[in-house]
Amino acid sequence: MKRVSLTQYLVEEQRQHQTINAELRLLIEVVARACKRISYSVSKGALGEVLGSADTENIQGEVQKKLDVISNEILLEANEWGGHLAAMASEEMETIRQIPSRYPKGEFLLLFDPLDGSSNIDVNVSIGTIFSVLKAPEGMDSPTEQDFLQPGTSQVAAGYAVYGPQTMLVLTTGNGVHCFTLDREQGSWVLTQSDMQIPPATKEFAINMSNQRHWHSPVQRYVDELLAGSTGPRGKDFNMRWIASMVADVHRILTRGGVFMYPADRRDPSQPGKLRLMYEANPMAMIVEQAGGAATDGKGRILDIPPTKLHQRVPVFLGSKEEVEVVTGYHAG
Ligand code: AHM
Ligand code: MG
Repeated sequence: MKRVSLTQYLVEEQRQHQTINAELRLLIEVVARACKRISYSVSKGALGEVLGSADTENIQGEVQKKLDVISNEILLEANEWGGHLAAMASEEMETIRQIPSRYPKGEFLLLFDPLDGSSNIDVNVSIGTIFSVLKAPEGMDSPTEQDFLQPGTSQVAAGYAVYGPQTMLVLTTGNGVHCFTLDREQGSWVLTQSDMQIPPATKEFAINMSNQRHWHSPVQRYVDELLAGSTGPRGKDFNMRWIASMVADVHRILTRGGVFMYPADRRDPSQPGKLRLMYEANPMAMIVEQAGGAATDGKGRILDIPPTKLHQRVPVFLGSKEEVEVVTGYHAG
């Protein structure tokens, strides 16, 4: 098998397809390198004394794990000096992070969830990093939070790393979705799947069923029909999977299809759903659409949502097109 490294892939994207420029190429390489470091930290577990709580809370009021804090620091430190960024934002930080004045600034904005699936860290279940890249407004030297509030359609790149039995990086720059596997001996990312495609039909769904009593009626109806199986209105049996790490659930869907849901529910109308638009839903929606799937908030395309807040939450329905269309249709009806 001819091995294509991430570096080779990116150089070709820049030269032949001109989908990225040199600065974006550097940005992606730096993020990938940071993910490699996070992967090594994650895999050390108790031996690296990285498990457990950091005894701090993030802006969402969630207790941070040590690895949440470590991963955030790794991404900040890796990205601040390269000259490719105008500013950064993270799930773990209340407001945006400017590039220190001693370093040059670049044209891009980087957003990330440094370690998604925090509840799975200490139990050795797959977790991951999610990132989204936007362009800073022209000539903007010190971006504000407002400058980050661009719809998902403005993303120039998005990706995630999943730290599972294998460490993988899944990337799109708007020219399909490609998967790289970390070769730990060589320390390099190797292209292992080009042009990932989500099958349009599926018999598998993912939702946290323990919230069922709180759901709104369109989601109740949709999931009831899936559970009714071959003798119900859908006429086929469905299987359920819930890893509670969005990266791992989305990765399964990219690999073999499925529909992932984190709906809004009746509990707290001020928090529509759990997942955050800017660094969870938008990058995953771009990846899923680039792989031929669909991603909505129940009403419309996630990528079209005009953001109002950096840490805004949205309902998420994504994956195999036919199922996303059914559940979205139930919201309209
Ligand atoms: P996190 O960013 O605090 O880890 O929360 C996001 C995670 C997603 O990865 C996952 O899909 C969801 O929360 C799981 O939620 P639940 O705890 O309801 O199963
Ligand atoms: Mg998260």
